[in-house]
Amino acid sequence: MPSTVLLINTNVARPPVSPVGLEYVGESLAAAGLPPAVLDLSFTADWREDLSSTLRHLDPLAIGVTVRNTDDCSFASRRSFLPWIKDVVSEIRKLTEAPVILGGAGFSTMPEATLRATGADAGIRGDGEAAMVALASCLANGESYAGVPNLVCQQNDKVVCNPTVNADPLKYPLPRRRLFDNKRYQQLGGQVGIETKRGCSEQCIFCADPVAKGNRVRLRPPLNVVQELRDLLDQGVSWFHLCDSEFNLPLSHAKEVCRAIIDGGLGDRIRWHCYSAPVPFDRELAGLMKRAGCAGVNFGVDSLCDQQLRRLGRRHDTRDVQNLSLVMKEQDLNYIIDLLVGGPGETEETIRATLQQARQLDIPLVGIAAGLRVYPGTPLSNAINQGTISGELFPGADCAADEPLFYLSPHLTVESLSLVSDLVGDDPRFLSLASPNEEGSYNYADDDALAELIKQGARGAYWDIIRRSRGS
Ligand code: B12
Repeated sequence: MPSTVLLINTNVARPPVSPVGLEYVGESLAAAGLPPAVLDLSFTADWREDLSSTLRHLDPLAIGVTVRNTDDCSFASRRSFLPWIKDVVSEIRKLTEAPVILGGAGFSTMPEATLRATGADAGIRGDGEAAMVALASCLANGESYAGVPNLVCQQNDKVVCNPTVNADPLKYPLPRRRLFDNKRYQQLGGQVGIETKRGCSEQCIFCADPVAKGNRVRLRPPLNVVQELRDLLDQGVSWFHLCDSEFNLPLSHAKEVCRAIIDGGLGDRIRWHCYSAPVPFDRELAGLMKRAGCAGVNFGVDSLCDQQLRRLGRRHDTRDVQNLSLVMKEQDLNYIIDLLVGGPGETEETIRATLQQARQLDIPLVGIAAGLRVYPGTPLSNAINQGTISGELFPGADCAADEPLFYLSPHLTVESLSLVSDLVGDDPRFLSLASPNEEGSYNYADDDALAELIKQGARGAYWDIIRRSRGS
């Protein structure tokens, strides 16, 4: 009876992003007495050959395939990665009869469509640790895995989703981070991912995180985070990107994590970037973050027009962003704000007001994504389905399973979005989620120039590397 699960990282976008989620799943399998085999397609020259030679020597219980991104979430490029995942699944099918199980952040944002588009046997949505151990144990014992929590599978042309159980971080084995070559990810990717918490309880209407990661925030003990950082540091990894939806939620835990890093003597040995909500964010947190090695923050601000923020389900207002800009300036902490243009109610007027405010507040770097990605199960998607929010959908409500869906306010057209580039002009402080490699784009999925800068030694968050390369 086979006893090994083969875990495959399919995220081959450049610069490479470390497969931290797959690594956590693998570590849980190992801790449960089912040590996995891994294949990282990010570092193979000939993936078909590597897949076939791996499976020549292995008769796995199952193949776990990570789907970190279903697409690049850019309205401008609308690039789907699902045809690529489908190719990988088809190639696996030629080589083994073991079931192909999907999972990952992207998979969890749209599990049904992803399963249909790729032809895999099943998937695990949300937390993968306990579910993958349960699934592998069933297979090892010759039992059906149909009852495993978080499982999504096809049954007679219907996709069935088992109830989701969100894992308790206190119960995970302490990650040692030795399954994948994290040092190589730092060399070619500029940073390595690590979580201090999981899930998000905010109610931003467009965001898939509460759906994909759970709407209850589960906190890791700060000392546990420090131990993982230390393990990575021992392997030569010192640049990190936190994988929390929002580092500052809750504020008290963020401060505890910073204090634990400082007390553990790591504050001047590591550098990290993170995502954060604009509130709550105070002077004390900014100071602690800096002392703990934070090199920059990406704030999801979305708009600088208060009515628009209410419509997007945000808790902050323009005044909060003004205070935030003062705190960041005072603490000399580097940051970017992300804006989302085209949400319900957006007009040319609200776009003008937002960009004018960004300039008035002297925000050092502003990233703009135009067009909202629509994920099933989010308040935006539900409202569109119920007809309580109107607007245009691209490519359309009945699009194919592997096509990403976008929303635009009824007051705008694709043509009128050129207003954004007209208003921004050639100001280097503004980036846009255009196609990768376009001047001023911050679409990181296959950005050759960015990958080259990292190869030459640039480190840290991609927006920060791009900022420095533009001299802004
Ligand atoms: C941090 C982050 C980044 C950082 C990464 C830094 C780093 N070094 O890690 C940066 C800023 C670089 C980034 C870039 C991009 N990102 Co990003 N990112 C995230 C974020 C916040 C965390 C991802 C993460 O690592 N989580 C921590 C791990 C532990 O969780 P996980 O991967 O989900 O894994 C768990 C489960 O999914 C499951 N699992 C994982 N793999 C497998 C495999 C199997 C077989 C099983 C059973 C289970 C399983 O188990 C794991 C443990 O429970 C997520 C949003 C979020 N809150 O998750 C977006 C997110 C993944 N990113 C997203 C996108 C779109 C991108 C970009 C394409 C954007 C762009 N156009 O530039 C690029 C892609 C870059 C690349 N090469 O992949 C989207 C993907 C959405 C989708 N539908 O595909 C997300 C979900 C954000 C969103 N809601 O839109 N990102």
